[in-house]
Amino acid sequence: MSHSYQFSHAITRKPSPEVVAGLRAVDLGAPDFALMLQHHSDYIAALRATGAQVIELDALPAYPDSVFVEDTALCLPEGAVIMRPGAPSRLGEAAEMAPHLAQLYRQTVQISGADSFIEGGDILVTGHEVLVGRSARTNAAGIAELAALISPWGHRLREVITPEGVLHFKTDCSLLDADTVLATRRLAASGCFEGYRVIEVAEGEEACANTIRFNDAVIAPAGFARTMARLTEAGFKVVQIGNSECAKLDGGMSCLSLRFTPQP
Ligand code: CIR
Repeated sequence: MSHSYQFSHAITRKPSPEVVAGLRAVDLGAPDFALMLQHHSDYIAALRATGAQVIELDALPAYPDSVFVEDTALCLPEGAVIMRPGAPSRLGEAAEMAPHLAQLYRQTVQISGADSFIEGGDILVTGHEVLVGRSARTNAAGIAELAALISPWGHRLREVITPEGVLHFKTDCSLLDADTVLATRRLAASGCFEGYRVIEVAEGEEACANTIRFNDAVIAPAGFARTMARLTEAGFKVVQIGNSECAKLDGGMSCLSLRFTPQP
């Protein structure tokens, strides 16, 4: 089903200067804010070049990680589900996103259990199902709530495992078309993509597993030539965007937008 990669809309949020205080697993130095802004505007231009409408939200200095909007919601054609991020410093970001999605969708629902945690980065919507990786940010209660919310919309959820020490499920994979994924070898080896065609990222290029298929383009981080050659050879149109600064905060291409086509 093309709803998993054909989109009329995207939402992004401008980084605030506070982004330099964003969460990170390993400190690789402070991101260069000016360069991040440049990369962010290149990213938005790449989304727009596919014909989509991109809604750019204002920066939220109270939430250093708020540029990574993907973690705040799951957007399906039938409605949007507002997440409950597992990182305490990010919990309030979801409520900031909710009114924007309420303007675009007929239905928005939310993960609400006090013990439920789930972040969009752990969710991969393919042409056939919704894969959700349990992780340090996404727990069983959050996954169960999501399954119950999207089942009436006809979506089947399958729980998978985000590899130990990896931030999100999609840190290690991306959808390329309804039944093709790009994945690291460690994730592919877990067996979670049985039935899909898997293109593995080149050894040493694990940091480029997080791309987005957005309309006719695969938008990927710059600097991973061997994997990009594999994608081009497989027939995908690749657009490369600098990601050096967001990468210092464990962020990639998918984190920077919500992508969707709301049903009328
Ligand atoms: C965080 O640790 O929450 C942010 N620094 C990075 C979030 C990346 N989001 C994503 O992969 N969906």
